[in-house]
Amino acid sequence: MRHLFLVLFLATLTRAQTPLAGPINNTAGRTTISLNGAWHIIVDPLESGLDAKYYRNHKPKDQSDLVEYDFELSETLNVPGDWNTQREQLLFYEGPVWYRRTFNYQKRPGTRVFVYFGAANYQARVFLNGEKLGEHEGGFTPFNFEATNLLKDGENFLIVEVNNLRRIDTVPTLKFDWWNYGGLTRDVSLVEVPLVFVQDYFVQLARGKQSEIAGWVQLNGATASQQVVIEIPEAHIRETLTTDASGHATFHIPAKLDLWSTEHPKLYDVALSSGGDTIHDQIGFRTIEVQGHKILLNGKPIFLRGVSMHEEAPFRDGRAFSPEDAQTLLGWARDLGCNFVRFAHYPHNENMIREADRLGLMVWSEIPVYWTILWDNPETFENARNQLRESIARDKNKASIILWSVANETPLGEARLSFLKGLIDDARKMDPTRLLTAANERHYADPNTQVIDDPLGEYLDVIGCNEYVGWYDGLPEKADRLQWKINYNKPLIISEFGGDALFGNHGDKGVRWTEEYQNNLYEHQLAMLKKIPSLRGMTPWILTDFRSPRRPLPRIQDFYNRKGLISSRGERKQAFYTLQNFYRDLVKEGK
Ligand code: GCB
Repeated sequence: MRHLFLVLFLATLTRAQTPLAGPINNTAGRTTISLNGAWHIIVDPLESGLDAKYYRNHKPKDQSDLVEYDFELSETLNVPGDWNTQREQLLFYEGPVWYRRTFNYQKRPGTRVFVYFGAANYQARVFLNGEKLGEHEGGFTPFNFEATNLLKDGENFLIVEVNNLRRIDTVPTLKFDWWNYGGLTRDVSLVEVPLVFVQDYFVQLARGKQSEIAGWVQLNGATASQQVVIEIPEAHIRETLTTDASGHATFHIPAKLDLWSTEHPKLYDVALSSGGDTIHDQIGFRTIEVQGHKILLNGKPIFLRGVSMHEEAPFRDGRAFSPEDAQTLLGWARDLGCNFVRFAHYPHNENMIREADRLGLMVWSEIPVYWTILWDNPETFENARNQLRESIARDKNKASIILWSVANETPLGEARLSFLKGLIDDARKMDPTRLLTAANERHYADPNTQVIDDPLGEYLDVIGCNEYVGWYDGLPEKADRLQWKINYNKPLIISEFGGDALFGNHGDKGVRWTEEYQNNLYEHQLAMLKKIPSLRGMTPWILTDFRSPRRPLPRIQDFYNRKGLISSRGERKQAFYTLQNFYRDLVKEGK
């Protein structure tokens, strides 16, 4: 009997200690209870809440008891959503805000429960029923904590302190050109799973092979080897795998598949089952490779007709988060003639990736390693690496993602190079099937020659390069006399170019901020870029205007970066049509 107790005790211990490699994958395929909606909030600029123990949700015991806060009487904010655009006085606010939401729950035997956050910008401390569940850093990736033991039957309260204060050692660091939207910016839910469940899986074509699926499955809670069945009914695949004692199994399965492409974004229903758990996903299969200057999708050369995007909501202000936002934004990219989008400068919400999968839009995904960050600081590196890992963990089964980007416009230097090499090594280990890139800078060898020779290029599959000829760098006509020298025999993507125009502001093409100036800039840029032999794609800056505190010019910018081809209200500027025609011509030329 004593022996049995010991075994049971050890089993519980092992289960509790099974580490979550990353957050639970594909919560859309699970039983979830949404915690979206109105949450009570307390704005806490001096961070008094920790000392005052807001997370305890105290109520005065009697009329003489002193409690200086009351969530119940405090105002509310909608979740998901940034706080900046929900209350005028919070537009520029940076600091902690405490969120509280109550919910009813009935525990069920044999069920484990996780609290899942799509994202919280930037740092989150999570408490359930007065006890701390955990902390997370990084504003654009999901995280979860197991709540099984702290949940109560009946009413529960979940309290989250979200803090968007910028720090020099964070990722991104103090300076960046977008709005520092704070809050619970993506969905929050409870995820219910059996005691042993399929936590994560990688189901993709083996690198460069069109008829072999390869990957792995990771169970959570398993204490001994166990069977997992992987099924893709439409492709007549059904394989039984046996995990090792840590719940891990790898596989190689021959497959005859209808491949995912931009014209035919085929997704298969994939089911993974183990014991009492079954999870369904919709997965596309395609290969992506480089060969000299070429990018090959399913073995065929492609040109990436792209545009850059921020995760900025169409029509209303603030962060985008919903499936409808994704449909509108990516619908606009499609209208422009794109087969490719660059999700700048951080991982966008999962609805965007799912929509890209459905529409057949290829995606460049990046992490906010932006401008200067503390290259020498090991914690900053760990933080960047963790954001990269969480992003790959979430999206590794999405056919649309073809490129992981590790950095944007990072100034040359030894420490920066080894930092970024570290990220690239990690990404290749986690996901050997996709291409690695970064948006780099270039420089002038002489007044007429732009050179791309960033030493990082050696470690990348595809060279990304931002340039602002005609805006920060001379006038648009300057593009006519420039030559490009690229020191790598690799495909090149011009990952940014552009200029600001206020929609409806008209004048001569020589007048800054007019649609005519922006349009003229596009005409000269496109003529220049067409002449670069290794160019295999472009993502001009940017699909829509977006908020930025760096852009104060009254009546023109009013705290918006106006480089959008479309205004934040959905109005298309002249340059939209110029790029659309350029992309149409490329399609006619068979690109
Ligand atoms: C850049 C940055 C981007 C800015 C853009 C601009 O080089 O990568 O984040 O928003 O320029 O408009 O200046």
